[in-house]
Amino acid sequence: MNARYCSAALLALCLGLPLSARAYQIRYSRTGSVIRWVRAEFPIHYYIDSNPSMPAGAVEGVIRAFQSWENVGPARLSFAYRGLIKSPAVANDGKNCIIWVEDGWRHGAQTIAHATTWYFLEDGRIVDCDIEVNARDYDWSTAPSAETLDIQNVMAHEIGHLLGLDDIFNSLDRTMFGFILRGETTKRSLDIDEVRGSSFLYPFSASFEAIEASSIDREGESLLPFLPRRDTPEGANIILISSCDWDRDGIGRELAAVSYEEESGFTFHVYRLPDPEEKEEDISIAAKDEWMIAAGSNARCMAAVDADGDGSRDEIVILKDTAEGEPVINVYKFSSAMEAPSLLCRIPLGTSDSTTHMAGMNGDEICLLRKVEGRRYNLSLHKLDISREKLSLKENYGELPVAPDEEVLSIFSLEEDAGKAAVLGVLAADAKGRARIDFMEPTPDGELSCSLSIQLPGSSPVLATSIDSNGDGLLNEIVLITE
Ligand SMILES: [Ca+2]
Ligand SMILES: [Ca+2]
Ligand SMILES: [Ca+2]
Ligand SMILES: [Ca+2]
Ligand SMILES: [Zn+2]
Repeated sequence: MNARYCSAALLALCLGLPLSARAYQIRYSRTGSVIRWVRAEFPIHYYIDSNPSMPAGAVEGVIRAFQSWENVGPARLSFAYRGLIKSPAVANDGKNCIIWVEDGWRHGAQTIAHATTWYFLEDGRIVDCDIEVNARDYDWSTAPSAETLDIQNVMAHEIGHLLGLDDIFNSLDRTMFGFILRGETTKRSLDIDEVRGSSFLYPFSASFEAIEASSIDREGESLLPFLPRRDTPEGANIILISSCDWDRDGIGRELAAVSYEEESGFTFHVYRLPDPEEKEEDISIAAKDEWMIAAGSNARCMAAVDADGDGSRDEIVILKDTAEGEPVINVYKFSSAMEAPSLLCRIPLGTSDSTTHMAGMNGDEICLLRKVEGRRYNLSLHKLDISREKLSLKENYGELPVAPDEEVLSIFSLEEDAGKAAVLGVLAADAKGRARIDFMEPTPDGELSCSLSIQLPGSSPVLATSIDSNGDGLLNEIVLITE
């Protein structure tokens, strides 16, 4: 195997600060290829040293550091924690390891942690990365303290190296800043430049070039084409999508979307699907309007709800991370078709909140899908109280039954009676890109069971939402967006 390795060290802060103008740095192989993982390797697995002298809570700190990179909406990274490993070695052995080094530290006493990456010279494809932690010269902890280094803080930086990002030296509180202070925790939260860097290396976006609306054939367990595929001149890089009732006519035929571009960041759009009665051959999906939204450093997921109870699903819920790394739910309302949506309320979530997907359910209820350890997901139902700016738990459905090699791409609700979102659709794909939609319904004892599962042959959808494309007042068709 013609693999080489590159290494990167996180150094103790002791020197003057070199300057760099770039917002993020990537690495190239000698042949000029960008050094990064290929998506087929996702989820990127990792092991953690079982050394008992690691401080209590260290494993959770490492997992949280991986989680913060997983939360980057436009990159859609995924990692899988494979468990503890005894005496791991720095080696191109197909195991990405976090290694606790007490004796024989090889990178100098100034170096706090060190990432070693193996990649192919020809195409820059990463095959292995091991991260060593210097426990010989430094004391470590999992909570801020003036004398120790915070594990999550340092790991967030080293995982940036694992992904292919290089050190930057222009801003102290950046995660990829190449120096560190004792007691520091500012690297734990990623900011817009880390979002830009990881999204450049691992772009996840979908274009409306391939959109199709389908109705669900329960008997035949398939999706029947409803609207043909549509072209759109915009080709916006959509990362989040949800149907909504933007013009408040009671029909959820509009699509709310958040797109991401490196230059302009996050933009909120509303699109309107053509009315099936209109027989023109060439109706494209028109962007009705678009607004910049203050998405902070990252937008994770989006849903449409009727939060104010006026009978119209015209409120948009966006979960984003602020520049300070705080996850927050913002609820917007369309005041009129001509104006930008106004912010109704803002609900901060705990800093460790791991929600990655969201669906609007009945009225003011939302389902949250949280990633727990590796590729397991917890599903819960919450009530959104906009007057008290509160989110309260209504039902915890527990773990979503998804195979370990499957990744959830979208969740959305479907209506069987007007205004009653009774079914949750889950779009998931396996490592080979084979996709399937599971239809989940709550049982009387508060659990979710799968009532129908549809394999999606051929296409590789990346986003899905329910929509009322036939205008019968029910959100019971599905829009799939393929790459
Ligand atoms: Ca290894
Ligand atoms: Ca409408
Ligand atoms: Ca409403
Ligand atoms: Ca319908
Ligand atoms: Zn570094």
